[in-house]
Amino acid sequence: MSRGHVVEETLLRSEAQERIWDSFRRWGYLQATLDPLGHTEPAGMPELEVSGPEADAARKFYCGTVGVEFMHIADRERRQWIQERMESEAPSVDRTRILQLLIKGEVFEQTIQSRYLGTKRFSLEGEVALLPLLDAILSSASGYGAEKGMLAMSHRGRLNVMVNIVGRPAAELFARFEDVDPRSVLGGGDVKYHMGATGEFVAANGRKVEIHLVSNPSHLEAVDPVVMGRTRAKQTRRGPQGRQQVLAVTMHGDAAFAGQGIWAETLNMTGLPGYDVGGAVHIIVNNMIGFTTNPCDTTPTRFTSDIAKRLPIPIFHVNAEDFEAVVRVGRIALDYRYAFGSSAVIDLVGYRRHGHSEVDDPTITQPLRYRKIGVHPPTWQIYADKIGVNPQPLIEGFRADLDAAQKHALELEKNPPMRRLPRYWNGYRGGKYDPSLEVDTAVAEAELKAIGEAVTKYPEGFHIHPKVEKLLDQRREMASGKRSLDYGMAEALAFGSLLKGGVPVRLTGQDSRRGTFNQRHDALIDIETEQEYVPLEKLAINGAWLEIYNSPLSEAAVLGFEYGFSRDYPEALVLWEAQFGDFANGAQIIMDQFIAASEDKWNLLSGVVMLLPHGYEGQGPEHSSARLERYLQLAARDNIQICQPSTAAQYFHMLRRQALRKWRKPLVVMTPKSMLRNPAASSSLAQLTGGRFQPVVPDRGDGSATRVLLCTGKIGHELEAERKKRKDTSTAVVFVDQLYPFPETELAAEMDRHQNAREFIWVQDEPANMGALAFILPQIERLAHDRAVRSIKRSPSASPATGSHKAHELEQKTLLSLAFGVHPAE
Ligand SMILES: Cc1ncc(C[n+]2csc(CCOP(=O)(O)OP(=O)(O)O)c2C)c(N)n1
Repeated sequence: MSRGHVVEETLLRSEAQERIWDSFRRWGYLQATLDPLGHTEPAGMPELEVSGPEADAARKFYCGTVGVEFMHIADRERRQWIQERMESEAPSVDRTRILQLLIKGEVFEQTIQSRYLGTKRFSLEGEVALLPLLDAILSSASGYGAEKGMLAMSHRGRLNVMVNIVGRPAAELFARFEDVDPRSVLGGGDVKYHMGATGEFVAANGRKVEIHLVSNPSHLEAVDPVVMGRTRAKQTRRGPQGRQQVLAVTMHGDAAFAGQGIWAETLNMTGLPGYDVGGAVHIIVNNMIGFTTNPCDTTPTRFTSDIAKRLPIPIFHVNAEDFEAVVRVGRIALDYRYAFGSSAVIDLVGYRRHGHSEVDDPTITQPLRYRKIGVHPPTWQIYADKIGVNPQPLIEGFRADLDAAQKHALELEKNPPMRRLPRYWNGYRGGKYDPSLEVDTAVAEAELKAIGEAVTKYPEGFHIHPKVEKLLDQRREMASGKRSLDYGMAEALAFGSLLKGGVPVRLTGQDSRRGTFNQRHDALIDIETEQEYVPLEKLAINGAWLEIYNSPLSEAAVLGFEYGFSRDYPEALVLWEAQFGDFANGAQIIMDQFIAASEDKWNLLSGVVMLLPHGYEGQGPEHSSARLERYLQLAARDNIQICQPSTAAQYFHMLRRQALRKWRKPLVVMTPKSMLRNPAASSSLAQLTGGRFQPVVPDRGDGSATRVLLCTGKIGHELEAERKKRKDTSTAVVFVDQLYPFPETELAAEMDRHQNAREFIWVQDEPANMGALAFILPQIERLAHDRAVRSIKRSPSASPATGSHKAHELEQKTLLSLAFGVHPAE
């Protein structure tokens, strides 16, 4: 039925009839027959208590085994598009293909069950319709030119999807059940139902779609922003056709969909310019239970999908035992994604045949539900009966295939890799730090001047804000060597030089375009028109590009997205900036499960940078500490880098080094706040035209000091100022700008240079139970040999800092006095 036809019909209908249709379009989903077990009653809706031919027709479309929520979408064209698809007869489907997939899915589960009794597999039984659903989505996508499907899912049915959709040979999975190669993953690796997999999906018409099922941790939904970031990166690589060619499909448990905030954050991001992927298809594999928890304890609303209703996107509910309806819904959702570049949600309502895992007995917590499930036939039987096909030959055929695969697995000595890295990772490496990886990061003076010119220029007639104009004037002076460089300019020069060298730069974070501390101003705003102009963009050549976005007010999802982006753009400098460093604790899952551990668990690298403003400046408990201690605790086997650059030049070299070295390691940076413009932390142009990042910044003295203060960050500048004030000539101040990988050689050299030193003192702003203390003291003790080692720090504290500015100043004064061996009372 064409759209014109729908409109014509509408005109012909009386107002009363139209009201009936409107009610069903609006509320029909509440009376749709969605639950295959019949456990959920249709909702009572007075609006739908109508009869007659109009009501019957509308009921048929909206209260069958498909229910759709779409009347919350303000865009009329989109509503009409859905209406048209819903109010037309179901198109034909390939029944044999559906039956084959159902049988493959169930036989796969049963084979594992019989061979590996007592092992967790997180069976898909009760939701095997997921396979024909994915098949429909990916087949349709191939018709739109999709070449790559980025899939994300948790444990449930993952093994099944790996084999039957991603196309990995079953022998690879069996090998992991047999655990044929334990030595290769001593202390590392991951369980089989979290591993990533790359493969090829072959559509019914023979078209192929490369599939990547993204590695994910146990933390439900944490992978969502990661897959979106990866999709965006892959789309960006492909240029204008990217959105057409790369499709994201996410799968969720019903409890997780409703409960996990990171998912709500991700969903919110999908339509934002900085994070858009042209829409994705989100499937709730809704088995109406979460571990032992019933839906009534999962969400206060009728549907677990309700969180998605905050966005103008359609939600299709479908009974997982009407397999042809499932296929139809998959196609509609996919077509919608391609028609409008919008996401769509599919709520696949089924059940879970076994316990949460197969070793769990669900009859203890849901005895009635499981009594029903116990006598409920498997999906293939229901469908084979419906279409009148004898399924036995298919069942026996798939069983024989799996038997052969299992025999093959037993012959394997190693776990075959299930994943292939894309070519753009060639040439990059992870593993242990190796000094031979270092590269030159200095930039010629003429080049810096040219970049300085470019980043301070704006078009004729652009109405610049007077404060910004002044800043640009100062930056011009910095670039010409007339004024020392601050961090903001050092960053602009680092970005500009990378862009000119063909390195793409992407930075997102809260208020990052201006900079929380007014330090960046990469986007200039015309005060008459609010038009924005980004001078740095003009420097991007040789395939480089620049993206700087203000992120939504989320940490977990945005960091996850940028981590994901970095996974598919190793040649770009990808940065996430926290508003204040402590807010990164909202993204701790991404840090723990992906950034710190992904190389260890999955052998996957990332060069993502986290910029975390850190510094004890009397701003209270929450704006002082970026929790350096947490990152240090996560550091092992050179998995991440942790730096606190003490000057603008150090920041410049550190950023360039991160992009230009072939070593891809996440970089956690404690960035300055008050030090941003402090002359003590500023640098000369010469420090950019020569030198490199120094993991340890030596004391400027001749090495004759008798006491050596070791520190990192702002306190070092305060110690230097205090030393000057006290006219002290016997104390050295050494900055440790790189805490991890621990710069043993450099620190040992600096400590050994101070032959007269009687004691080495670690000084930090943070309380004794925070900061670098616990990490670094044993290292310093080791390097000091028999010389004394002490530390000066705030007393242990439950919160990072005092709420009183005056108390802070008193404490700071005490720290500085103690560092110079003077008790404040003296
Ligand atoms: C963030 C998080 N919290 C708790 C768990 C433990 N857990 C694993 S599966 C599960 C139930 C998930 O239910 P649902 O989302 O409905 O998916 P299902 O297992 O039913 O497919 C729970 C609580 C987890 N993995 N991640």
